[in-house]
Amino acid sequence: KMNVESFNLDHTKVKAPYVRLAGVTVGQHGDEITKYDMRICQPNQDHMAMPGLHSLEHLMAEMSRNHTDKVVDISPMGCQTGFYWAMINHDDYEGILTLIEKTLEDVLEASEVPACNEMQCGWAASHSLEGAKDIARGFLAKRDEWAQVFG
Ligand code: HCS
Repeated sequence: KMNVESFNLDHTKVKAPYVRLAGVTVGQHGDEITKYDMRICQPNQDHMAMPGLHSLEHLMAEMSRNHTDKVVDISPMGCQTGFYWAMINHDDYEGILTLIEKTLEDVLEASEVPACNEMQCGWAASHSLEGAKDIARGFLAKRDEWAQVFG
């Protein structure tokens, strides 16, 4: 039995880029954590280079929270093909698409990567603002495909 949701996803059947609801966890008081799979690169065909991925993580971490207080965490997948967005009490698929769109538009306007220094980051040398913007630009260019998960 496979308890990890992603291990049950057939990665040969998905068609990046997309945004997918990957799970809902309900706490004992009824609060809900919704987890979204923001898939940027086609699995096993492409992946993000670490410096751009890392800077995009920092940029989205900060800029998404300027739009909402519902972000729990935005973290990269180890396969470097996308990010997970964990949200609290935000069961609104169209809303997450709009939030991602606004956040990435902010990324394109950024003049520096937040917190890329040795006090605030665990690998401060591994960053690329231009790499992050290239990823954001490419994902935004396919906005009309985000809601289609399978090919
Ligand atoms: N992924 C974290 C930021 C780590 S630098 C977050 O809070 O979204």
